Amino acid sequence: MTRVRVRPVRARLARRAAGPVSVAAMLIAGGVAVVAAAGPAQADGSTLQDAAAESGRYFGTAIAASRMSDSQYTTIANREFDMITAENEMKMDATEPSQNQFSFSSGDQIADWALQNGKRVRGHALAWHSQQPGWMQNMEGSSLRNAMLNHIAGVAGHYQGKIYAWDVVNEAFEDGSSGARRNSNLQRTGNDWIEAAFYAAREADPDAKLCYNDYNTDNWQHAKTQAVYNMVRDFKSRGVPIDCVGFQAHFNSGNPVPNNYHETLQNFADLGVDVQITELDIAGSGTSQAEQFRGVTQACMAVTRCTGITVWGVRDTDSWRASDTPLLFDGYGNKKLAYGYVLDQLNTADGGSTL
Ligand code: 9MR
Repeated sequence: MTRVRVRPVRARLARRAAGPVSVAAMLIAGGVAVVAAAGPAQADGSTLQDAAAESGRYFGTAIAASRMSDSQYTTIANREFDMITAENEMKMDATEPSQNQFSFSSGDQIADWALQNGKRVRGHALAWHSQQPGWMQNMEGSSLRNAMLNHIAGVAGHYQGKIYAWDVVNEAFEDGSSGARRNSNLQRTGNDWIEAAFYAAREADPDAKLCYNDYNTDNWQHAKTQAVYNMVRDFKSRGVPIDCVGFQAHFNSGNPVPNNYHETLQNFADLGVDVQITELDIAGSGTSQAEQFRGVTQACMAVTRCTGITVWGVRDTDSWRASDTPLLFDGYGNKKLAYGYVLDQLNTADGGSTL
């Protein structure tokens, strides 16, 4: 389906800078530009990033430094995506392999490539129970708390001014029905470890948006979703500097896209935070997979403060779950059916959601 809209570049750029506004408001505000620019009619976005930008959103991917010598990989990444997450290279083990000796070469490689190509960067992740460097894994108590704060200062400080949003704390809640905090060494430093991490990140990079990021937080009925929601509500009420919540969105047959996804995203947004889909992948193939991708895209577009979607890799073969074929490009770099469904949904003006 080809839809053609009169959308001068100048109006689109202004809209992009100002963030999401209604289509009607954009047309009114852009009215003068329409006449003055009198440019050719502009078709819908033909790449994920261009289509997402039409509603002021981004479309991102995770990048692995080890794959950046593959020109098919970087060509697709450069063409389709405008927000880049380092898949592993900014994590605690990668950036501080020995205590207080920081290593940024792989993370810098990704961030520099993104910035040089006019893209933005999501930072991932400052504090996490997993992928801790060996020296940290056996630490406890105040020495661990101090090491975490020092790590955040070092890493967020190094990237200061270059990061759109940091996943400050990743996966701090248990799965299952308890709604409890995950029993990690970081949690055992005291229940205030998460807010301490957010304060440290704000100090190190005052301009980055600061996110809490987790998985299995998609279904509004689930205890884990409620527990994260209650934490964010508490943080907002006490002025803890949190700006956004990341929904990893790793879906498969055992964990399908819930039919209340839009409700979940909207309820979090109503707390006064941005919401972002940060690690999207959906196991499957064909129409079923494509429809689920469309549903997730639709749910995000229906929430004003859902500022963008990131898929967790470029081609199926790049995925951490390659055998699930969970991404938008096949192993040869071809666009899958799901790609077309996502692109069409991004190009749908009203973004209305049934989820
Ligand atoms: O995709 C990442 C994979 O290459 C790593 O081996 C793995 C190690 O934990 O981490 C993967 O990324 C994870 C992300 O950082 C946080 N959410 C879950 C992702 C998949 O495990």
